[in-house]
Amino acid sequence: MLIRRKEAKDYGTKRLVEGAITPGETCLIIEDVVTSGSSVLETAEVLRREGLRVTDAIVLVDREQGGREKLAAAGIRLHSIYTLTQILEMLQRQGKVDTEMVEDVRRFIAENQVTAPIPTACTALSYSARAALPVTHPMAKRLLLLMEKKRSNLCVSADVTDAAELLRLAAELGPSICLLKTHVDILEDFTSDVSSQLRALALQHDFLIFEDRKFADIGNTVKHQYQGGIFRISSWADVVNVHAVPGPGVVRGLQEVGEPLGRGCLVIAEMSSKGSLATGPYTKAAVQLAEDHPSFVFGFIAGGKVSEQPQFLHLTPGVQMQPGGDSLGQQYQTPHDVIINKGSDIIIVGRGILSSSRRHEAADMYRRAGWEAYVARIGGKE
Ligand code: S5P
Repeated sequence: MLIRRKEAKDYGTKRLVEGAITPGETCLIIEDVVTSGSSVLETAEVLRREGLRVTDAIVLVDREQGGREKLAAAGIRLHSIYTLTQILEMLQRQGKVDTEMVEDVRRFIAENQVTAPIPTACTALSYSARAALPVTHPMAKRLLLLMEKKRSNLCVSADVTDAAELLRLAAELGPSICLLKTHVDILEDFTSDVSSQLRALALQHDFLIFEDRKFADIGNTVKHQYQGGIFRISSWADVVNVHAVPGPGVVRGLQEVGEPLGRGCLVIAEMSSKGSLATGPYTKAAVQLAEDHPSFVFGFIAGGKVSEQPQFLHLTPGVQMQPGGDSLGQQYQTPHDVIINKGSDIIIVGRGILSSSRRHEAADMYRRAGWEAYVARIGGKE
Protein backbone atom coordinates (compact mmCIF):
# COMPACT_ATOMS: atom_id res chain seq x y z
CA MET A 1 0.00 0.00 0.00
CA LEU A 2 1.29 3.43 -0.94
CA ILE A 3 0.17 6.87 0.17
CA ARG A 4 0.60 9.95 -1.96
CA ARG A 5 1.60 13.09 -0.10
CA LYS A 6 0.32 16.44 -1.21
CA GLU A 7 3.85 17.85 -1.00
CA ALA A 8 7.21 16.23 -0.58
CA LYS A 9 8.36 16.34 3.03
CA ASP A 10 11.38 18.56 3.47
CA TYR A 11 13.04 15.93 5.58
CA GLY A 12 13.53 12.20 5.31
CA THR A 13 13.15 10.62 1.88
CA LYS A 14 11.60 13.68 0.21
CA ARG A 15 9.45 11.33 -1.81
CA LEU A 16 5.97 12.19 -2.94
CA VAL A 17 4.93 8.62 -2.36
CA GLU A 18 5.24 6.87 0.95
CA GLY A 19 5.69 3.10 0.96
CA ALA A 20 7.76 0.39 -0.69
CA ILE A 21 7.87 0.81 -4.47
CA THR A 22 8.83 -1.96 -6.86
CA PRO A 23 9.10 -0.50 -10.37
CA GLY A 24 7.09 -2.46 -12.91
CA GLU A 25 4.34 -3.34 -10.45
CA THR A 26 0.77 -2.19 -11.02
CA CYS A 27 -0.82 0.23 -8.58
CA LEU A 28 -4.58 0.69 -8.20
CA ILE A 29 -5.65 4.20 -7.17
CA ILE A 30 -8.41 4.57 -4.57
CA GLU A 31 -10.17 7.93 -4.19
CA ASP A 32 -13.37 9.12 -2.59
CA VAL A 33 -14.90 11.34 -5.27
CA VAL A 34 -14.06 12.06 -8.88
CA THR A 35 -15.18 15.30 -10.49
CA SER A 36 -12.74 16.37 -13.21
CA GLY A 37 -10.31 13.50 -12.66
CA SER A 38 -7.40 15.88 -12.02
CA SER A 39 -6.56 14.54 -8.59
CA VAL A 40 -6.41 10.93 -9.81
CA LEU A 41 -4.36 12.06 -12.81
CA GLU A 42 -1.84 13.86 -10.62
CA THR A 43 -1.51 10.76 -8.45
CA ALA A 44 -1.09 8.60 -11.55
CA GLU A 45 1.64 10.88 -12.85
CA VAL A 46 3.58 10.66 -9.59
CA LEU A 47 3.25 6.87 -9.53
CA ARG A 48 4.23 6.47 -13.18
CA ARG A 49 7.32 8.57 -12.63
CA GLU A 50 8.27 6.07 -9.94
CA GLY A 51 8.03 3.31 -12.54
CA LEU A 52 4.67 1.89 -11.52
CA ARG A 53 1.92 0.95 -13.95
CA VAL A 54 -1.41 2.67 -13.40
CA THR A 55 -4.37 1.28 -15.31
CA ASP A 56 -7.38 1.53 -12.98
CA ALA A 57 -8.88 3.72 -10.28
CA ILE A 58 -11.72 2.98 -7.87
CA VAL A 59 -13.84 5.78 -6.44
CA LEU A 60 -16.85 5.84 -4.19
CA VAL A 61 -18.68 8.49 -6.23
CA ASP A 62 -18.35 9.54 -9.86
CA ARG A 63 -19.92 12.97 -10.15
CA GLU A 64 -20.24 12.40 -13.91
CA GLN A 65 -18.70 15.72 -14.88
CA GLY A 66 -16.24 14.32 -17.41
CA GLY A 67 -13.67 12.78 -15.08
CA ARG A 68 -14.26 9.29 -16.43
CA GLU A 69 -13.52 10.37 -20.02
CA LYS A 70 -10.51 12.44 -18.98
CA LEU A 71 -9.03 9.48 -17.13
CA ALA A 72 -9.78 7.12 -20.03
CA ALA A 73 -7.82 9.46 -22.30
CA ALA A 74 -4.88 9.03 -19.92
CA GLY A 75 -5.16 5.24 -20.02
CA ILE A 76 -6.96 4.85 -16.68
CA ARG A 77 -10.23 2.92 -16.31
CA LEU A 78 -12.54 4.40 -13.68
CA HIS A 79 -14.64 2.09 -11.52
CA SER A 80 -17.19 3.86 -9.34
CA ILE A 81 -19.24 2.32 -6.57
CA TYR A 82 -21.96 4.91 -7.27
CA THR A 83 -22.57 7.52 -9.90
CA LEU A 84 -24.25 10.74 -8.86
CA THR A 85 -27.28 9.75 -10.97
CA GLN A 86 -27.63 6.49 -9.03
CA ILE A 87 -27.44 8.35 -5.72
CA LEU A 88 -30.07 10.84 -6.90
CA GLU A 89 -32.40 8.04 -7.97
CA MET A 90 -31.99 6.27 -4.63
CA LEU A 91 -32.64 9.44 -2.67
CA GLN A 92 -35.68 10.20 -4.79
CA ARG A 93 -37.10 6.68 -4.32
CA GLN A 94 -36.68 7.01 -0.55
CA GLY A 95 -38.44 10.39 -0.65
CA LYS A 96 -35.33 12.19 0.65
CA VAL A 97 -35.23 14.71 -2.23
CA ASP A 98 -38.00 16.05 -4.45
CA THR A 99 -38.20 16.10 -8.25
CA GLU A 100 -37.22 19.75 -8.40
CA MET A 101 -33.96 19.07 -6.55
CA VAL A 102 -33.22 16.10 -8.80
CA GLU A 103 -33.70 18.28 -11.88
CA ASP A 104 -31.54 21.05 -10.37
CA VAL A 105 -28.69 18.63 -9.74
CA ARG A 106 -29.02 17.08 -13.21
CA ARG A 107 -28.90 20.55 -14.79
CA PHE A 108 -25.87 21.49 -12.71
CA ILE A 109 -24.00 18.38 -13.85
CA ALA A 110 -24.89 18.97 -17.49
CA GLU A 111 -23.78 22.58 -17.34
CA ASN A 112 -20.54 21.89 -15.49
CA GLN A 113 -18.72 19.37 -17.60
CA VAL A 114 -14.95 19.42 -17.82
CA THR A 115 -13.73 18.86 -21.35
CA ALA A 116 -11.01 16.29 -21.81
CA PRO A 117 -7.85 17.94 -23.15
CA ILE A 118 -5.18 15.75 -24.74
CA PRO A 119 -3.36 14.49 -21.66
CA THR A 120 0.06 16.02 -21.34
CA ALA A 121 1.39 13.96 -18.47
CA CYS A 122 3.95 12.03 -20.50
CA THR A 123 4.21 14.19 -23.62
CA ALA A 124 5.44 17.07 -21.46
CA LEU A 125 8.39 15.01 -20.22
CA SER A 126 11.72 15.46 -21.98
CA TYR A 127 13.33 12.54 -23.79
CA SER A 128 16.13 12.46 -21.24
CA ALA A 129 13.67 12.42 -18.33
CA ARG A 130 11.98 9.43 -19.91
CA ALA A 131 15.35 7.77 -20.48
CA ALA A 132 15.99 8.11 -16.75
CA LEU A 133 12.81 6.30 -15.67
CA PRO A 134 13.68 3.03 -13.93
CA VAL A 135 11.28 1.03 -16.12
CA THR A 136 12.52 2.34 -19.46
CA HIS A 137 13.88 -0.47 -21.66
CA PRO A 138 17.66 -0.23 -22.28
CA MET A 139 17.08 0.12 -26.06
CA ALA A 140 14.57 2.95 -25.50
CA LYS A 141 17.05 4.55 -23.10
CA ARG A 142 19.84 4.44 -25.72
CA LEU A 143 17.54 5.84 -28.35
CA LEU A 144 16.15 8.62 -26.15
CA LEU A 145 19.62 9.69 -25.08
CA LEU A 146 21.03 9.76 -28.58
CA MET A 147 17.95 11.69 -29.76
CA GLU A 148 18.64 14.29 -27.11
CA LYS A 149 22.35 14.38 -27.95
CA LYS A 150 21.85 14.69 -31.72
CA ARG A 151 18.74 16.86 -31.38
CA SER A 152 17.01 14.50 -33.74
CA ASN A 153 13.74 12.59 -33.56
CA LEU A 154 14.02 11.67 -37.23
CA CYS A 155 14.00 8.09 -38.47
CA VAL A 156 14.77 7.86 -42.15
CA SER A 157 13.08 5.08 -44.04
CA ALA A 158 15.84 3.95 -46.42
CA ASP A 159 13.57 2.23 -48.93
CA VAL A 160 16.12 1.67 -51.70
CA THR A 161 16.81 -1.52 -53.64
CA ASP A 162 20.54 -1.15 -54.14
CA ALA A 163 22.95 -1.95 -51.29
CA ALA A 164 25.54 0.66 -52.30
CA GLU A 165 22.83 3.32 -52.27
CA LEU A 166 21.66 2.18 -48.85
CA LEU A 167 25.19 2.55 -47.48
CA ARG A 168 25.60 5.95 -49.16
CA LEU A 169 22.35 7.09 -47.56
CA ALA A 170 23.43 5.84 -44.16
CA ALA A 171 26.74 7.68 -44.47
CA GLU A 172 25.21 10.88 -45.76
CA LEU A 173 22.15 11.10 -43.48
CA GLY A 174 23.69 9.35 -40.45
CA PRO A 175 24.54 12.58 -38.61
CA SER A 176 20.92 13.86 -38.90
CA ILE A 177 19.02 10.80 -37.75
CA CYS A 178 18.37 8.79 -34.61
CA LEU A 179 17.25 5.67 -36.46
CA LEU A 180 17.77 4.18 -39.90
CA LYS A 181 14.85 2.03 -41.00
CA THR A 182 15.49 -0.69 -43.54
CA HIS A 183 13.47 -3.16 -45.63
CA VAL A 184 16.30 -5.59 -46.16
CA ASP A 185 14.17 -7.86 -48.36
CA ILE A 186 13.84 -5.20 -51.07
CA LEU A 187 17.61 -5.09 -51.63
CA GLU A 188 18.61 -6.72 -54.92
CA ASP A 189 22.14 -7.43 -53.78
CA PHE A 190 22.14 -8.10 -50.04
CA THR A 191 25.17 -9.85 -48.57
CA SER A 192 26.28 -10.17 -44.97
CA ASP A 193 28.94 -7.59 -45.79
CA VAL A 194 26.17 -4.99 -46.30
CA SER A 195 24.88 -5.53 -42.77
CA SER A 196 28.40 -5.32 -41.31
CA GLN A 197 29.06 -2.06 -43.14
CA LEU A 198 25.71 -0.72 -42.00
CA ARG A 199 26.58 -1.49 -38.40
CA ALA A 200 29.93 0.23 -38.77
CA LEU A 201 28.16 3.35 -40.08
CA ALA A 202 25.65 3.18 -37.24
CA LEU A 203 28.53 3.15 -34.78
CA GLN A 204 30.36 5.97 -36.54
CA HIS A 205 27.35 8.28 -36.78
CA ASP A 206 25.56 7.14 -33.61
CA PHE A 207 22.22 5.93 -34.91
CA LEU A 208 20.30 2.69 -34.36
CA ILE A 209 19.15 0.29 -37.06
CA PHE A 210 15.47 -0.65 -37.31
CA GLU A 211 14.61 -3.49 -39.70
CA ASP A 212 10.96 -2.95 -40.62
CA ARG A 213 10.28 -6.69 -41.05
CA LYS A 214 6.75 -6.58 -39.52
CA PHE A 215 6.80 -10.16 -38.24
CA ALA A 216 3.31 -11.69 -38.23
CA ASP A 217 3.45 -15.47 -37.78
CA ILE A 218 3.45 -18.01 -34.99
CA GLY A 219 6.29 -17.74 -32.48
CA ASN A 220 8.27 -20.71 -33.81
CA THR A 221 8.27 -19.40 -37.39
CA VAL A 222 9.20 -15.82 -36.54
CA LYS A 223 12.11 -17.07 -34.44
CA HIS A 224 13.62 -18.57 -37.60
CA GLN A 225 12.74 -15.55 -39.72
CA TYR A 226 14.42 -13.25 -37.19
CA GLN A 227 17.52 -15.30 -36.56
CA GLY A 228 18.14 -17.25 -39.77
CA GLY A 229 17.69 -17.22 -43.51
CA ILE A 230 20.06 -15.19 -45.60
CA PHE A 231 19.35 -11.95 -43.74
CA ARG A 232 20.15 -13.01 -40.15
CA ILE A 233 18.24 -9.94 -38.98
CA SER A 234 18.85 -10.44 -35.27
CA SER A 235 22.61 -10.23 -35.82
CA TRP A 236 22.56 -6.63 -37.04
CA ALA A 237 19.18 -4.91 -36.41
CA ASP A 238 18.87 -3.18 -33.05
CA VAL A 239 15.11 -2.92 -33.44
CA VAL A 240 12.41 -4.92 -35.23
CA ASN A 241 8.65 -4.68 -35.28
CA VAL A 242 5.74 -7.03 -34.99
CA HIS A 243 2.08 -7.24 -35.93
CA ALA A 244 -0.18 -8.03 -32.99
CA VAL A 245 -2.50 -10.26 -35.01
CA PRO A 246 -0.96 -13.65 -34.03
CA GLY A 247 -1.24 -12.85 -30.28
CA PRO A 248 1.51 -13.02 -27.62
CA GLY A 249 3.36 -15.98 -29.23
CA VAL A 250 4.84 -13.79 -31.94
CA VAL A 251 6.44 -11.51 -29.36
CA ARG A 252 7.56 -14.41 -27.19
CA GLY A 253 9.21 -16.13 -30.18
CA LEU A 254 11.14 -13.01 -31.17
CA GLN A 255 11.97 -12.28 -27.55
CA GLU A 256 13.67 -15.66 -27.15
CA VAL A 257 16.11 -14.62 -29.87
CA GLY A 258 16.33 -10.87 -29.36
CA GLU A 259 16.37 -10.38 -25.60
CA PRO A 260 19.66 -12.22 -24.96
CA LEU A 261 21.22 -10.02 -27.66
CA GLY A 262 19.91 -6.84 -26.00
CA ARG A 263 17.59 -6.04 -28.92
CA GLY A 264 14.23 -4.27 -28.73
CA CYS A 265 10.88 -4.56 -30.48
CA LEU A 266 8.01 -2.28 -31.49
CA VAL A 267 4.38 -3.35 -31.77
CA ILE A 268 2.39 -2.06 -34.75
CA ALA A 269 -0.68 -0.59 -33.09
CA GLU A 270 -1.92 1.50 -36.01
CA MET A 271 -1.00 1.88 -39.68
CA SER A 272 -0.81 4.93 -41.88
CA SER A 273 -2.54 3.34 -44.86
CA LYS A 274 -6.12 4.10 -45.81
CA GLY A 275 -8.64 1.49 -44.66
CA SER A 276 -6.21 -0.02 -42.12
CA LEU A 277 -7.91 -2.55 -39.85
CA ALA A 278 -5.58 -1.70 -36.97
CA THR A 279 -8.02 0.56 -35.14
CA GLY A 280 -10.23 0.54 -32.02
CA PRO A 281 -10.17 -2.76 -30.11
CA TYR A 282 -7.28 -4.07 -32.25
CA THR A 283 -5.13 -1.09 -31.33
CA LYS A 284 -6.08 -1.52 -27.68
CA ALA A 285 -5.09 -5.17 -27.75
CA ALA A 286 -1.80 -4.26 -29.45
CA VAL A 287 -1.06 -1.77 -26.66
CA GLN A 288 -1.80 -4.44 -24.09
CA LEU A 289 0.51 -6.86 -25.92
CA ALA A 290 3.34 -4.33 -25.65
CA GLU A 291 2.64 -3.51 -22.02
CA ASP A 292 2.64 -7.24 -21.20
CA HIS A 293 6.19 -7.72 -22.62
CA PRO A 294 8.19 -4.77 -21.27
CA SER A 295 11.50 -6.62 -21.26
CA PHE A 296 11.51 -6.78 -25.07
CA VAL A 297 8.90 -4.34 -26.39
CA PHE A 298 9.73 -0.68 -25.89
CA GLY A 299 7.26 1.13 -28.12
CA PHE A 300 4.81 1.35 -30.95
CA ILE A 301 4.35 2.07 -34.60
CA ALA A 302 1.23 4.24 -34.58
CA GLY A 303 -0.28 7.42 -35.97
CA GLY A 304 0.08 9.05 -32.58
CA LYS A 305 0.38 8.28 -28.88
CA VAL A 306 -1.52 5.09 -28.00
CA SER A 307 -0.09 4.38 -24.53
CA GLU A 308 0.19 6.73 -21.58
CA GLN A 309 3.17 4.90 -20.13
CA PRO A 310 6.09 7.31 -20.57
CA GLN A 311 8.68 4.56 -20.93
CA PHE A 312 7.15 3.53 -24.27
CA LEU A 313 8.21 5.30 -27.47
CA HIS A 314 5.86 6.11 -30.30
CA LEU A 315 7.14 6.09 -33.88
CA THR A 316 4.95 7.45 -36.65
CA PRO A 317 5.33 6.65 -40.35
CA GLY A 318 3.46 8.47 -43.12
CA VAL A 319 5.14 11.84 -42.59
CA GLN A 320 5.76 14.60 -45.11
CA MET A 321 5.90 18.39 -44.93
CA GLN A 322 2.51 18.56 -46.66
CA PRO A 323 -0.43 16.37 -45.67
CA GLY A 324 -1.74 14.15 -48.48
CA GLY A 325 -1.00 10.66 -49.71
CA ASP A 326 0.11 8.46 -52.57
CA SER A 327 -1.88 6.48 -55.14
CA LEU A 328 -1.68 3.27 -53.07
CA GLY A 329 -3.34 4.49 -49.92
CA GLN A 330 -0.41 5.92 -47.98
CA GLN A 331 -1.56 8.91 -45.91
CA TYR A 332 0.73 11.69 -44.71
CA GLN A 333 0.67 13.89 -41.63
CA THR A 334 3.09 16.75 -40.97
CA PRO A 335 5.88 16.61 -38.34
CA HIS A 336 4.02 19.26 -36.32
CA ASP A 337 0.82 17.19 -36.35
CA VAL A 338 2.61 14.02 -35.38
CA ILE A 339 4.74 15.39 -32.55
CA ILE A 340 2.51 18.12 -31.11
CA ASN A 341 -1.09 17.19 -31.90
CA LYS A 342 -0.70 13.42 -31.81
CA GLY A 343 1.92 13.20 -29.08
CA SER A 344 4.22 10.82 -30.98
CA ASP A 345 7.99 10.79 -30.41
CA ILE A 346 9.73 9.92 -33.66
CA ILE A 347 8.84 10.82 -37.24
CA ILE A 348 9.55 8.19 -39.90
CA VAL A 349 10.19 9.77 -43.28
CA GLY A 350 10.84 7.92 -46.53
CA ARG A 351 10.00 9.51 -49.85
CA GLY A 352 9.77 12.99 -48.30
CA ILE A 353 13.57 12.75 -48.14
CA LEU A 354 14.46 10.10 -50.71
CA SER A 355 12.69 11.82 -53.61
CA SER A 356 14.57 15.07 -53.00
CA SER A 357 17.56 15.78 -55.21
CA ARG A 358 19.29 17.12 -52.07
CA ARG A 359 18.66 14.37 -49.55
CA HIS A 360 20.97 15.71 -46.90
CA GLU A 361 19.24 19.10 -46.87
CA ALA A 362 15.81 17.47 -46.95
CA ALA A 363 16.74 15.24 -43.99
CA ASP A 364 18.01 18.21 -42.04
CA MET A 365 14.78 20.09 -42.75
CA TYR A 366 12.74 17.17 -41.34
CA ARG A 367 15.11 16.84 -38.40
CA ARG A 368 14.65 20.51 -37.53
CA ALA A 369 10.86 20.38 -37.98
CA GLY A 370 10.58 17.31 -35.76
CA TRP A 371 12.93 18.69 -33.13
CA GLU A 372 11.32 22.13 -32.95
CA ALA A 373 7.91 20.50 -32.55
CA TYR A 374 9.28 18.39 -29.67
CA VAL A 375 10.87 21.40 -27.96
CA ALA A 376 7.59 23.32 -28.25
CA ARG A 377 5.73 20.32 -26.84
CA ILE A 378 7.82 20.11 -23.70
CA GLY A 379 7.34 23.81 -23.09
CA GLY A 380 10.23 25.34 -25.00
CA LYS A 381 12.98 24.25 -22.59
CA GLU A 382 15.62 21.83 -23.76
O1 S5P B 1 1.75 2.03 -40.99
C1 S5P B 1 2.84 2.07 -41.53
C2 S5P B 1 3.93 1.39 -40.99
C3 S5P B 1 5.17 1.52 -41.60
S1 S5P B 1 6.53 0.85 -40.79
N1 S5P B 1 3.04 2.82 -42.63
C4 S5P B 1 4.24 2.92 -43.26
O2 S5P B 1 4.34 3.65 -44.25
N2 S5P B 1 5.32 2.24 -42.76
C5 S5P B 1 6.63 2.25 -43.45
O3 S5P B 1 7.13 3.58 -43.43
C6 S5P B 1 6.59 1.83 -44.91
O4 S5P B 1 6.85 0.46 -45.06
C7 S5P B 1 7.66 2.68 -45.54
O5 S5P B 1 8.91 2.02 -45.42
C8 S5P B 1 7.72 3.92 -44.68
C9 S5P B 1 6.98 5.10 -45.25
O6 S5P B 1 7.56 5.56 -46.42
P1 S5P B 1 7.12 6.93 -47.14
O7 S5P B 1 7.95 6.95 -48.38
O8 S5P B 1 5.67 6.87 -47.43
O9 S5P B 1 7.50 8.05 -46.18
